[in-house]
Amino acid sequence: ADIRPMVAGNWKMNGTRSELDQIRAIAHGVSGPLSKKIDALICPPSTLLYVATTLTVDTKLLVGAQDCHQKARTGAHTGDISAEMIRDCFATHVIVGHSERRKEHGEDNYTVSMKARAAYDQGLTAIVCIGETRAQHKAGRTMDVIHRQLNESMPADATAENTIVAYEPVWAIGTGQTPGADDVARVHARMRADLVERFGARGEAIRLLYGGSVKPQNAPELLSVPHVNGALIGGASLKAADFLAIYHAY
Ligand code: G2H
Repeated sequence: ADIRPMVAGNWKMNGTRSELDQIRAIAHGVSGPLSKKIDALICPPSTLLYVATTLTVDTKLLVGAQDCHQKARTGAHTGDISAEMIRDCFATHVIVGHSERRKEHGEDNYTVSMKARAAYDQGLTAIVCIGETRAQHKAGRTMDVIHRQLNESMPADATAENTIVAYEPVWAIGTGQTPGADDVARVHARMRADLVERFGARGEAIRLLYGGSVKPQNAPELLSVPHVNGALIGGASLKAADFLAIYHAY
């Protein structure tokens, strides 16, 4: 299948109003004459979500949130934000099940699948994150863990329009360590096979991003791995120059 790649930035708990300049610069860089036939997305903290969509309204930069509650609309859930609120801010995507949410907020695969459903309910695209821990990796359990997380975290009505999958080995997140291209290739081929087995032709078109210490230096290699349809970038997405260098690795 011919899949349009995506370069996505996850700002995590980084970014105050003074960093909006970076969003402006990224939006400028991915629009205009140097624009490529790939999608670019930035997921700022929710405090900057609305202003980010306002700043980027006539540009090619897409804006997403980093998490949503599993209940799509309103409710007594102090501190949480709903998919409806995210849509109301004109954002189009939401990350669900990032390993930091799984670890720090006890989110399991079932919760993640409910969050993806909440995103669908509001017409958002869910970026479903999965990935094995270092212990699981060392124990040779990567494939089993991936298979199970993918199966349990993705709702049955996932399509290429409403869902993107991000493979983020937990041991590669923010550590500067990345798996070798061969390992990434094996995992992505397995995810593709799993998706096709479960969803048929729909599974061929679902985008598979790699995440975990993607930098301008390693992006050309990681992005050329078969079945890697883009990147989810943390630390290196905070600086427009780094994000754009990765974007231009395509
Ligand atoms: C993995 C990634 C972005 P970083 O979490 O989601 O972060 O690129 O900083 O490892």
